[in-house]
Formats: sequence, C-alpha cells, structure tokens
Amino acid sequence: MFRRESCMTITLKLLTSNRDKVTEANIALRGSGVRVTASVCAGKLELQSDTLEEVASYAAVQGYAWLHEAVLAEDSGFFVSSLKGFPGVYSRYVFDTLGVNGLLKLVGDSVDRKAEFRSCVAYYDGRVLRTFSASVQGVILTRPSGSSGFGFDPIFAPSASRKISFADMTTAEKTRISHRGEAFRRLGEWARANL
Ligand code: ITT
Repeated sequence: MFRRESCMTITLKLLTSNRDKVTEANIALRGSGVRVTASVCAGKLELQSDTLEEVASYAAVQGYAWLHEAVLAEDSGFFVSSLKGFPGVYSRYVFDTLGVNGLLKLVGDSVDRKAEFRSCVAYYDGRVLRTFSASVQGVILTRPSGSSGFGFDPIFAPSASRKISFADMTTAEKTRISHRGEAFRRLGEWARANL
C-alpha cells in the first residue's frame, strides 16, 4: 500500500478530464493531508455499467496499470426521479447531447421534481481497492439559474438550499454539501487513518 511519512501531504493523481472535479476534490480534502492533481489517461476506456462504483473502480484499476502508482478515479451522475433515475450513469452523454435544456424538456411540467447527484471515488494502489460513495438530494428546477460550476449545476437545487441552485453558489459552498464533497471527505478520513 501507498505509505507516507508522518505529517507529509500525499499527492494522488485523479484520473479525470474535468478540472472542476479537481478543484472540488481539493476543497473537500483540506486538512486531510491528501491533495489531488489531474491526470488525463490517454485512451482511457469508460466502462458501460449500471453502477458508478463499477465505473470508478474500473477506471482506477486501469489508471494504476497505466501510471504504476496509487490513483483515484471518480464517477458521478444526475438521477431524476420522474425519469426513473435517468440520466444516471449516462449523465455525461446526455449533458453532451441534450444539454441542460434538453433534460428540462424531458422532465417537462412533471410535479415530481425530486433529483439527486451521486458520486463514487475509487482508490487503487495495486493492492488495495476502496470506494467512497455519497449523494445529495434536491429538486430539479424549472429553468437554469446561476453561472458557476459545471454540468447540471444550474438546474439542481439541493434540499438544504431552498431553491438556490449549485450554480448560484461558490465552489466552496457547493462542496460543503455536495455528493462529491462528501465522497472526497470520506476518502480523506480513510486516507488519514490508513495511508
Ligand atoms: P471524467 O469522467 O473525465 O472524470 P466527466 O465530466 O465525464 O469527467 P462524470 O462521468 O463523472 O464526469 O460525470 C458525468 C456527468 O454528470 C458530468 O459530465 C456532468 O454533466 C454531470 N455531473 C456530475 N457531477 C456533477 C456536478 O457536481 N455538477 C453538475 N453536473 C455534474
């Protein structure tokens, strides 16, 4: 397993093409003794699976084989209740093709506005494979609001925020309550005790 000298900060590579994830991860990991840097794995294959855990684990194992060092991967998705959890694991594809407004059209004027973001962070060091999952519940708004963040942030208001979207918040405010913030905080707690 990856080991550190006491009091040293560990830097782990996070396999992602999404810079916002790296920013959010580092905010969540403050004080944990872990920081992440982005690493783009050329030719990375994304597993098609029904679960974020499998996708994130597969990416971490693949990343380790490529980099020969301990790595992290994160898979996340947006699950809309009135669409029976769609787009879920297909969120990236739906965001790239339909976009925020296309998804709003699919939801239409459904009275069921419940939605959630889920995140799974996977750590793999050649021996130990661990996953850290978290979610945040809220509602899908009727129109986009705010300009910060990424992806579906403008149309999601977490329950705690009373209709303020993730895109209306600063990255630090979002990360305090978000799926990704919580998953990386869990990783940080585990890393502090085990790495
Ligand atoms: P990598 O796979 O390279 O890490 P990605 O952006 O494709 O980056 P995911 O597959 O994990 O990341 O995420 C799927 C999509 O879900 C993402 O493109 C967004 O549209 C959406 N999403 C995930 N987390 C989000 C968040 O915190 N805020 C807004 N949208 C999010």
